[in-house]
Amino acid sequence: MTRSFAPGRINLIGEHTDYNDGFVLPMALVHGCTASVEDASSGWTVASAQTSDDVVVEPAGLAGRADVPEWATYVLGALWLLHDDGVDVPALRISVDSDVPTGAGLSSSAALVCSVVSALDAHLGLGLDAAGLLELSRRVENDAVGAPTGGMDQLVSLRGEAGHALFCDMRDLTSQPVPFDPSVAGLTLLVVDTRAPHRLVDGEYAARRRGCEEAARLLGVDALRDVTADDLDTALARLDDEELQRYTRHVVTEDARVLAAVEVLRAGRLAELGPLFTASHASMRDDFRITVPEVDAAVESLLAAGAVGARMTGGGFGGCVIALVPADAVDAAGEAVRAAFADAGFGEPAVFTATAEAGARLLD
Ligand code: GAF
Repeated sequence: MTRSFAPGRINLIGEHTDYNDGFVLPMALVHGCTASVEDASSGWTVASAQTSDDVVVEPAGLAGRADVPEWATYVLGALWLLHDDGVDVPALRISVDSDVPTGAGLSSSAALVCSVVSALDAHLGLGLDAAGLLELSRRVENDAVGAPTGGMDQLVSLRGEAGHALFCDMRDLTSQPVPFDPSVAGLTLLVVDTRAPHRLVDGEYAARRRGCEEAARLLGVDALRDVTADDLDTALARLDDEELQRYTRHVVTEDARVLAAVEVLRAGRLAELGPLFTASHASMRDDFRITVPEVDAAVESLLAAGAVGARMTGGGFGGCVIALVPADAVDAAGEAVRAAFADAGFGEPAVFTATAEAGARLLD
């Protein structure tokens, strides 16, 4: 049996920039998924500790894939694609067990896919290098599951480093660890899972992506990454559509905020990350329009309780808010959010702290 663990992630800053060939700064979480792969006598079986029914299919490629529950496509997707790539995949049983909260914007799906892909790579002796592991993991999500996501989540799940955020250039898919330990500045990274029901996530995500690609096309660039902050006003003047102007402003200013965040972290000026978080949130709320009342309320109450910065993390329309909070104000900040949610009639949020952890690894 071969076992591999891959983590979920928090994105510190750089939202919806990945599919614009831009910059992101995520970190891996302690929460993750363990995938165990073992030889079997026939077929491909997948089992999840989070559901009771095993899924059993006959070996096939994408075109001949069986109709299975969505969670199982994140596991079987790798097998379907390997089959199409000409790999002679034997009969296997794959078991997965995850503690990443689902629907919270913490990339439970990347943890699942990357744990399976790394375990398969080792079990089948595929010999994939870092680029190959990332490519197969992304294809599972984009081609097998059909989610038009941008690759950040798989990249950090595979390559995260303990005590570091990962500065990623999503054009050439290079990544550099950047020290991230808020405790040295007397700060704590607080996470509020708003548990807001995700609304319209898939359609709205795809619409944002299409809008960004259309703006890039109209501006005559390969991707919005190619519009610099200095060019922004000129670019906006060339777009007639107000929605495309807002999307462009978000992506261009967000890329600039990622670069600024990397600079302050490298200089050890951690508290200066706070205003960048808060500006990123305002851009997601006002320009990209991917926040919901629960996440805006969480950000506001965390800031009022003394956070040096707060923002939604992940794809949007619900999920988690992160904040940098002075260590001695963590309990009060959590209480402030709970009280604000109770006053607003929202469900109770889950509040926890997070540290930057290592990416995917083989176990035993
Ligand atoms: C989701 C996607 F999967 C990522 O690729 C990224 O676009 C993110 O939303 C937004 O930054 O997590």
